[in-house]
Amino acid sequence: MSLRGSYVARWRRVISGVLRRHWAKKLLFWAFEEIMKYAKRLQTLMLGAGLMAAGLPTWAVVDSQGGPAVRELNLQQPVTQIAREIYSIHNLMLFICLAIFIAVFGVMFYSILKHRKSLGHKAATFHESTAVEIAWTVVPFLIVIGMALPATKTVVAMKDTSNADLTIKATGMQWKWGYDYLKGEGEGIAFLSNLATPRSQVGSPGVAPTESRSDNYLLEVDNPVVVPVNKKIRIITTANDVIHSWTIPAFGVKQDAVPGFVRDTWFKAEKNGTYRGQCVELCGKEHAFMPIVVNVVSEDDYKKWVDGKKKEMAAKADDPNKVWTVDELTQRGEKTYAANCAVCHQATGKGVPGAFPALDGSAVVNGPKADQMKIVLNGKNAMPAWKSVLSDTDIAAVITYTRNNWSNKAQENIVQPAEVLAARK
Ligand code: HEC
Ligand SMILES: [Cu+2]
Repeated sequence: MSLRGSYVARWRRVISGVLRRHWAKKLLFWAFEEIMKYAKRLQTLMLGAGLMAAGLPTWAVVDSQGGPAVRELNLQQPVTQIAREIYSIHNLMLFICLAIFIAVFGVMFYSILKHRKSLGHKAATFHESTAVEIAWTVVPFLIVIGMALPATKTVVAMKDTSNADLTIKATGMQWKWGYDYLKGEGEGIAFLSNLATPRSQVGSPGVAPTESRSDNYLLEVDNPVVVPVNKKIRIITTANDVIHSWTIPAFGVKQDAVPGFVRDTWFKAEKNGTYRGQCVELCGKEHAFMPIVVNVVSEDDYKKWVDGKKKEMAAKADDPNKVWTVDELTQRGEKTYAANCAVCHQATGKGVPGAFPALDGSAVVNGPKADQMKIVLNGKNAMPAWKSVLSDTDIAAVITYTRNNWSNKAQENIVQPAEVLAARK
């Protein structure tokens, strides 16, 4: 008797010992033999169920335009082709796993239950079965190939950043994002994108927030990225200090931003809206405080935004030779400090003992200005370099501010933008 034959016979005996009802017996025999004989057909069935599930439209998802929704159960609603493919592959894999789970556990529990010792079942004592070994090698191999094919197709498409309409560089910094529009309409636009959620909503360890939290708590920024709808946007990522990562789940985009390296990714959003993400590479104390917001707008609105932004930048571009007063610089420096320095050195200037030195009473801040310009421009250990992030005027302003604020009364109490420009060399 063939091996399979002997198995079928044994199962038959066990089952008939258990089942007394004729129709149930018949049904079970039929199902069991069908399964044994047509394992391959079952395989196809499982794949089919998975494919069907994968084809499930996204109607199953509550409209979550813009980011995570309250009580959302699934991935965010995709708004790009790639995100849709990721969504279907995710479903496909899940259903393949589910089918395997049900099949394996079904057989297992059935065997445990019906072959128990108390029913008088005797263990089989055979060794080595070529048929079984081939089956359990070939079947998983086919499953893996079946899963890898659609996944590879999508991964290859994700990596194809050619022929972009617009190229934007995203630079991760502790703890904000910098954006430079490198190529395409809007070329030359550059700005920093900071968390917009006020600290009073956040609180701190042991200190409760004094303001209730908004809907987009920790997912809102002062300057969002703006892009036109239905255009291929290439995002180049890099970082200034440590590894960060740029993601917008609704676009199916996630790319590490590595200092000293340039990586890229792309998306083509098909729907206007505001889409939100966060830095997704643990990058230090304020990792949770550097969100990413992308506004997808119509082409017309994008043109308007570019015009406005260019005017705004022209107005902001300062004459580096202008001579400022201490008050002017201090006023401007206060803002620069709050946006860029307070995360580490604190608004009080007291720093964080053991991590970030106090600027209030610091020998550097109260000493010769050349030393302070050097450290602010070029950085030192964990202190970031600001020369490529802030303008001469902003650096002059923030230095002047720290020299005249808190208990500081530096002898050299003012630094002009022209001096910063000279110190860059
Ligand atoms: C990521 C955290 C961080 C940020 C943001 C930051 N600093 Fe620092 N800063 C440091 C650290 C750490 C040091 C100590 C560096 C060392 O000596 O190793 C430091 C040192 C300094 C010093 C020297 C102080 C002394 O007494 O040695 C000055 C001045 C200073 N920072 C100014 C600034 C200014 C101005 C800004 C904003 C434009 C700023 N820092 C932003 C972390 C930061
Ligand atoms: Cu980060």
